[in-house]
Amino acid sequence: PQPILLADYTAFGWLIDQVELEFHLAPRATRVLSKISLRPNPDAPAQDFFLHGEELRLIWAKINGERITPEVSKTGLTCAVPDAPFVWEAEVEIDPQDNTALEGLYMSRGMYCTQCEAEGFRKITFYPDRPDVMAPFKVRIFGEDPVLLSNGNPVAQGEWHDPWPKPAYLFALVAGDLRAVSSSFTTASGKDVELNIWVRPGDEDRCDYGLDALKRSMKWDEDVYGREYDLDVFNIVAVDDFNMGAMENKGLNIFNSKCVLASPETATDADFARIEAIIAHEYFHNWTGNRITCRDWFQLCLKEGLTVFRDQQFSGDMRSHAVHRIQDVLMLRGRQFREDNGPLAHPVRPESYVEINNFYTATVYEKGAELIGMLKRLVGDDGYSQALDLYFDRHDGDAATIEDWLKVFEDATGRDLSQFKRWYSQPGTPRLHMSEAFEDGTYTLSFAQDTPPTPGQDVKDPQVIPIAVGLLGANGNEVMPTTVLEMTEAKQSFSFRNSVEGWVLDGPAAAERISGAAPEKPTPSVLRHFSAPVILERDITPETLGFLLSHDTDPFNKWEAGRALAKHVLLTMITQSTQPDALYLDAMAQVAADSALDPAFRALALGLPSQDDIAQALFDSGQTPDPQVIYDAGQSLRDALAAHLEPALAPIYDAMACPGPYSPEAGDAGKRALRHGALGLLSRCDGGARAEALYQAADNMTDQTGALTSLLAIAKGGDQVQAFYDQWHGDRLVLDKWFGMQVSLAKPDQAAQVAHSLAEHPDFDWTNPNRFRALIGGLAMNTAGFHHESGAGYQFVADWLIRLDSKNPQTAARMSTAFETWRRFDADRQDMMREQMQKIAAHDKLSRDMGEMITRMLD
Ligand code: DPP
Ligand code: ZN
Repeated sequence: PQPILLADYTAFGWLIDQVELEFHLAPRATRVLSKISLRPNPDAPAQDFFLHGEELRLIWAKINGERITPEVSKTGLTCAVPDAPFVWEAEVEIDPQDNTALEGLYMSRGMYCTQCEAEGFRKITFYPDRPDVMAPFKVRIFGEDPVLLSNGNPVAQGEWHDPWPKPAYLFALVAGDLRAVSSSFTTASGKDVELNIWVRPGDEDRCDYGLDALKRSMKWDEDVYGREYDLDVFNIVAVDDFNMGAMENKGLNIFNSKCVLASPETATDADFARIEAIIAHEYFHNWTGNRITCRDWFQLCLKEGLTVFRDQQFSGDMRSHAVHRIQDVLMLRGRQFREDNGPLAHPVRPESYVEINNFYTATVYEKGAELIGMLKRLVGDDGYSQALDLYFDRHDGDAATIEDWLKVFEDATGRDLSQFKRWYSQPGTPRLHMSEAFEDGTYTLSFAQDTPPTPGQDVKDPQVIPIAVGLLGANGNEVMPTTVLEMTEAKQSFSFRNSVEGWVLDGPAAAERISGAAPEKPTPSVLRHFSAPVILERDITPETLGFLLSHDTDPFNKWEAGRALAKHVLLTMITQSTQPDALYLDAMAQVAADSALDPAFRALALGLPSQDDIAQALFDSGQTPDPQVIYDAGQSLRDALAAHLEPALAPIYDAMACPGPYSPEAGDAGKRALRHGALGLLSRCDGGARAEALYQAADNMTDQTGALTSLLAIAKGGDQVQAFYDQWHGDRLVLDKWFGMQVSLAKPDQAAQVAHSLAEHPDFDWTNPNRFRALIGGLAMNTAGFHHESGAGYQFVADWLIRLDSKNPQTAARMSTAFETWRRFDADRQDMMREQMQKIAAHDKLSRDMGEMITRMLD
């Protein structure tokens, strides 16, 4: 298939004043009538009239009331149209029951629902299905279900008007036997908004947290961004079969039930936190995505990067900024760096695609959010606020571009952002090499940046990198608070001197140098708060890392020092077959027992780098990672940590118990995180006795899964696995956890076998994306199991991807990224992975989605 190019953008030749849709629902034969008022777009080049349409049976079409016979192809239709305003009408028939791709109008366990982003509306009716065509919609739904929902405000049963012009990808319809859990919110200007979460009967008791998170999101967007909600009602629907996490359809958000339903008994602390973040994310899209949308899909990061950034700010405000920053960076490194350093690397704003669904990536979302964070750091908080106000003012109602976005920052702050723009067009993770010098009382940090070649782009220009630096004195006191260095050149040095105001960045404006005794060399804390999405490379001793872990005032870098130390220890164990370093073990003992630190922080500090991280680090240093060796090193390090920390861990385990009823709030969740971290290590000493007791006593899902994962990690827990199934086999979301835990925690040589047997289980409904991801994704996440030398993991995943690809290309293609790291490994593994990818590419119903992914990975 021909790629679509950013450079080829042209505006649609018509503007749409009104869309009217009528749905006559039936599972196998839904009729859709459309009436669209169009007029020529004076700003568009001359073009043939073309409407997208796929898998539609056209019954009739009319222009200005006259029957016409358009020319219909597999992708849409064309016909002659008047050179004046006109009304297009059509009736089509579609088959929601047969729609297993879960794109367009489909059925999920008897309920009708839609997913139109990115290009699903063309499976509902003929339409210019592109984000820059915005129009108000009126919808009437006829069907037997008691609840009939669409976007906007309700007018009558099954009738909805959405006054806000929107692109077709934000259209939504839901029909089913649903119950609402309701509340209301009064906006800053005094407007009452009805809030509903719609669920299947029986799920009503799992909506409170989502509703509460929604109200907090609405308030936060008013307080922090000055954005009010703009309809009379805000509906959320929980759907069991859904390709993504959730979708921000105007006034009718549709959620994967996993991302909205929660009760203490069925959801973990991590689930609650994710639900809060996703509710916020989709709500925030109302302004960043819906009121201001994207001109074309190349601009996807305009709404996603910004909205992720906003939901990260929100989660930080609701919980802990330090802990959230660490979690966000873990996710960025785990998913985005992996992508950015492999065959699927692409710019935050891609310039070409075959299938846009393949570009809902960590790069567009997470790196996109990092770019907003860097912009904010560069222009300052006030500059950021002014720029955002201007953005909303200037572009409300627009389908905008990254150029528009950067222009508001330039106009609001007077800054030239032409170099910054490279971050949007240059893929790859920049390497930032750092060295220090100390001479005549002047301390100098020198940096060199370079970004490795990525597919289709060998040479990179220097990017502007905000480097947040603090300096510590020999006694551990901070002698220079966080100062942002702006690196713009390929190589650049920054000098600091000791002044009457302490250490300062040298320059004409710097305070006067202290005369007298020469100062001692400070210790730098670099890239505080992870101020840029780069890989920092420097020579640093374990002692200095230990020093920073003890003394750094920046919580992110304090954690980072511990993480770097753990990485150093693991790499040394792997490459030099050494025992775990005592310095690391002692440092961890200190952190674990430091009651001045937030328990959530301590829990994160005790974690080890992922096996994938270590594989990448070995590969970067020119070695061939062996997944089994990496796994074994992690196991020995955990054993050593457990033995060394045992005396400290037992009291922590007891002290971190949360008395009273379960609450998902951050304080208790942090205690449980530390408690379960301690339990994981203690289980290596007590044979699982505490974990068994916790499982027995657990009255919430966090404790239940915490106990079970500790047992599975030491190859125990058979009885608990059975008990868990007996208790939860009727609950789809909890059962996903049951599948996922067993596979992702299986020993490397057993993982594929465990996955095989679970795939035969009667509850393995593989057409449900959550269930498929739990099992097949669980194996892909079991790094050493997936990469086991037998090749059984590769084969299992490939066989299932082939099977899913013919039903649900979007989810199958997204999961093919399991293979994206194939070039890191030894020749045998490379051959096996290549062979499996070729097998996928050769299957007879290969989708465009999967075809593009495999081609990019193999090229
Ligand atoms: N539903 C996805 C998201 O919110 C795509 N827009 O990010
Ligand atoms: Zn989004």
